[in-house]
Amino acid sequence: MNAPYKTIAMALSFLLSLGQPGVVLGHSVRDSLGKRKSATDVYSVTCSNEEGGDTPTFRLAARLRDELPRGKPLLSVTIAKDGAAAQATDKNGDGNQRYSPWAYVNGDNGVYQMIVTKSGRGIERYSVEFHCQGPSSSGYIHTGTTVRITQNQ
Ligand SMILES: [Ca+2]
Repeated sequence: MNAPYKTIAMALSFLLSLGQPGVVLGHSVRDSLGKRKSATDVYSVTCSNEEGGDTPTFRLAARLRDELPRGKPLLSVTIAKDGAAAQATDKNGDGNQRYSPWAYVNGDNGVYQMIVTKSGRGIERYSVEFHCQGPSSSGYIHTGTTVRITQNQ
């Protein structure tokens, strides 16, 4: 098997392992929300020590971008862990390169909920970029980050 096919096969097996539609590339996810105003996608993000190191996670950072096609609703990403939450909304319009501001929750290692919602009725597509990060003393170094989708609407 040559390298490109192997890469495709690995990506496919990762998608299949999620058991859900949607595309996961590195520390970003692309998916869509259905017509209902209440449609909500929920991701479970697990933050752990720096890969190959011992720096623990200080926070999870996430930001979101409203993708084409254009639709009236605004999209938001919310991070929640242990009773703390933060939200960011993309107010830059649909289908451009600009993201919402970053949302941060300082929750150490462990499992965070990352929730994507919208302000009104209509199908919306989005991408979310997210990173588990070490403390400021580490320069917010990347720490171990894994994701799975737990609700896809
Ligand atoms: Ca929109």
